[in-house]
Amino acid sequence: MQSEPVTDAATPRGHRDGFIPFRDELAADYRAAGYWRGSTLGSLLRDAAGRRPEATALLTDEEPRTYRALDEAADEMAAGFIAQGIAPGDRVVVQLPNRPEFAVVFFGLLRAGAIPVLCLPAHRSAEIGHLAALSEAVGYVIADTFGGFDYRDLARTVRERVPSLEHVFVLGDPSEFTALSEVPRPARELPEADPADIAVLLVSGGTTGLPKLIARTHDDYAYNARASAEVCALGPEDVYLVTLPAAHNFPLACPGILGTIATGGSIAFVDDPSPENAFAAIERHGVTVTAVVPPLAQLWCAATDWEEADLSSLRLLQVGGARLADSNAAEVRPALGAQLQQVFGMAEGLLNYTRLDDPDELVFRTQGRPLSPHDELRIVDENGNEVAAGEEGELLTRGPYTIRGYYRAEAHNERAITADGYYRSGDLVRQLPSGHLIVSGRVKDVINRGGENISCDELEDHLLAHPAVRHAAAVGIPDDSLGERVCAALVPADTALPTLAELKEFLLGRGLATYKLPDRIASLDALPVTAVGKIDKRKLVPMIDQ
Ligand code: OOB
Repeated sequence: MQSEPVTDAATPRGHRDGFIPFRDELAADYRAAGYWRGSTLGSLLRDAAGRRPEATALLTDEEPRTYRALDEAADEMAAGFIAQGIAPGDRVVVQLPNRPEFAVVFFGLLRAGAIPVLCLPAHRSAEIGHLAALSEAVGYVIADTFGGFDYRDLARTVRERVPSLEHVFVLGDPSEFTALSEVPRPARELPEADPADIAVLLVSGGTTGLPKLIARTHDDYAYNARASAEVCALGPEDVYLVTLPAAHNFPLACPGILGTIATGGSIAFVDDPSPENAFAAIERHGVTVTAVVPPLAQLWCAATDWEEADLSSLRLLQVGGARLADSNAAEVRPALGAQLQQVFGMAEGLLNYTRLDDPDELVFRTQGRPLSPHDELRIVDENGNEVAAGEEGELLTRGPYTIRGYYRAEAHNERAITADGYYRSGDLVRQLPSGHLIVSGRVKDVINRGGENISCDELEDHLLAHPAVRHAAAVGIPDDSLGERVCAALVPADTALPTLAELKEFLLGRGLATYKLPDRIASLDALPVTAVGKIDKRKLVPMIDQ
């Protein structure tokens, strides 16, 4: 596995070091077309607060928070971060559960000029340590505990590994760290960010090797959110429920939190997406729109048989992150009473949406069409030649909100980006004459477990570290509810293989996120190989009993 070199902390790099900007001539087009408006993500909130200060921004279990209150809280939080020593351009890892404080921390960092590195609550020391080191983060924002896990222990481990990490802010009981609520917030001038500069660093789901960082600029990400809000016809009356982890691109900006703020709607959070909990939130807050992954959509549909909550406010259910089966697509409206929108997106940029006025045929059978008139798509064969219209091929794309390269990943970018700046998605698609795409498979070595992408070679590296494992291959095994499950195909060394429980324990000990753990082990005498000696996964999958 190829990993990018991480510099030692003695020579910290500037935040733009390793950032690949848009090409000047295309950037000029995107500005001329009005996509990039030269304003920052922080100003989305400022503008909304200016227009309707008394409108509700955040719906919580306690008092709702107005736009004025959220805007002020973000300024105060920014002042607090600066007073603590966070400087413009500094990277700060954010790993919070879905709580309203996410919004305050996120906008607070932006307004301090800092760059949030948005990690998922499920990430553990292997991922956080790598991402903090790669970004040379100086700060880390966590909750004390969530889902039975103590993030302060994780902070201790990561700090040992990443010397740049000076500040740890904790939502809740801080232990030896700094309580977010105790950060003094002396009023002060706040820095102005450059709209063409990096606003956030997202974590990639779908690439090979260690997780990559994706730098999104203010200009491109604000466009991403605004244009998505338009496609979903979001307005001030909408109530968006953050059901998926807030740090993920889908609930953050597609249209999610940012798109809702751009259009003056209200936002509610759930940190437990179970039907019981999420349905209660939908009823209580009058939620109109939310985004889920296919297994959750299926579960919610089934749950209407036994849950009694009133879901009549819900007008739009966005489903994406993994392929939704056509049969499940048809169940959404009868079960939940909401219109379905399929979303095929990626943190790297390109978003495809079925439109609100598309016929059922397209909404049920396709994963949508590109968001922007300036999204350029190429569908190519193994040799990089465009396939005939309607044929299957790998999707390559560039456009006004798609990255030109991963952050600080020079070697990887040579493969991930073509010479003329197209991002290779690794997804296999077919395009209909209407422009809609059908996702039919993938060429990248990634398992998509119900919308969570797992890099096979990252997992294989961890499997091979087990003393009883001689050879290892991670493969996806078809699964009715998750789409795929993770199977570790293992060839034993001289001793017996561990049981599944023992293997999971071993991988957790190595600090791997829980969603990447194998669902099963297949023990084999040898792994099939291709002519050049690489593991032949196509031959391997049928060799595993299913
Ligand atoms: C979303 O973003 P990521 O970055 O976690 O994962 C992207 C990858 C895609 O390249 C594709 O392999 C897969 O996830 N994917 C889908 C899909 N949506 C994403 N595969 C089939 N059907 C779909 N509808 O997952 C994401 C980002 C923004 C909006 C929605 C999803």
